[in-house]
Amino acid sequence: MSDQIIGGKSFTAVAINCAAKAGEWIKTKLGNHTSLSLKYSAQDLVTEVDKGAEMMIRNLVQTHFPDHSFLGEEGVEPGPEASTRALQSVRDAEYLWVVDPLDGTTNFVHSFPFFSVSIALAHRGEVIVGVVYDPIRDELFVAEKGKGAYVRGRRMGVSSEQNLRESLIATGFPADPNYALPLNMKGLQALVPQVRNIRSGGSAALHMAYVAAGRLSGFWELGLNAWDLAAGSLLVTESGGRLTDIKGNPYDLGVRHVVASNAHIHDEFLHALQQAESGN
Ligand code: 2AM
Ligand code: CA
Repeated sequence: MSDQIIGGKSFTAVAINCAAKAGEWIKTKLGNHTSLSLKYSAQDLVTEVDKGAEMMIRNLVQTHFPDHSFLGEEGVEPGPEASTRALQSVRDAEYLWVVDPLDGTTNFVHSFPFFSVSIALAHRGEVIVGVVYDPIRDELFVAEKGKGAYVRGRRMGVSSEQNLRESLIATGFPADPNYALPLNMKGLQALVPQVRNIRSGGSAALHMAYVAAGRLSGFWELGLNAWDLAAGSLLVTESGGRLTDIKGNPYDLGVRHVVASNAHIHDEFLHALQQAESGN
């Protein structure tokens, strides 16, 4: 928070600085990354740019806050069990930075201009700062616990749709073909006829930012990790939205099956997904 200043730099200022620096660098690498490898599955990609951006952010955070803990996607073994273990080992840290250096790697690899840097700071498991940066549009989404959320310096608010029928909803297609993907497909099948339309942009963090900014009425996706969601979670709640897991439990860093909305449609949204047995 901006009044919590250690060593001359506020937490939020450091988060913004990291996101801006990493994002600008990622943009220079668009269309000319040199190494592409698969992680957990053929859909789970990583490049030297993901790793370089994470290193850049980790170094900057450590310079300012050497005692803080750090959880970054590229510092964790691939696969759902490994990410759960990694989170368990740090989730109660006093201060924990939760970082996805490049959310939307598949888009980055294909030069599809929809990806982001996602940086959150949690205090004893509660997110207190969330920053999502879209370097292509130069849009910086920033939230501080209890102080609202802003894009390009303007206060954000969620959209006003009151029901699914008039809602624009986003989702993502999980990389896990055996468990999460079939469940998500059930939800998709059920929702398509009930909503105005569906989008799948390929960056969970940006989808959450768009819910916060009122550009999407809601977003759900299964099988995500803490780094995809932590920053966006605070953007949504500080913009007046609602955020739960797919069963309706409150968000915490361990949530993988997320439902975010403008709050008005949340119960109907959860009900539709539960009717479709999309969360079991
Ligand atoms: P990423 O680009 O950082 O990997 C798209 O549906 C969303 O799913 C993106 O936010 C993407 O993040 C995330 N994603 C991609 N592969 C994943 C995996 N194997 N496990 C969990 N999330 C993944
Ligand atoms: Ca990533």
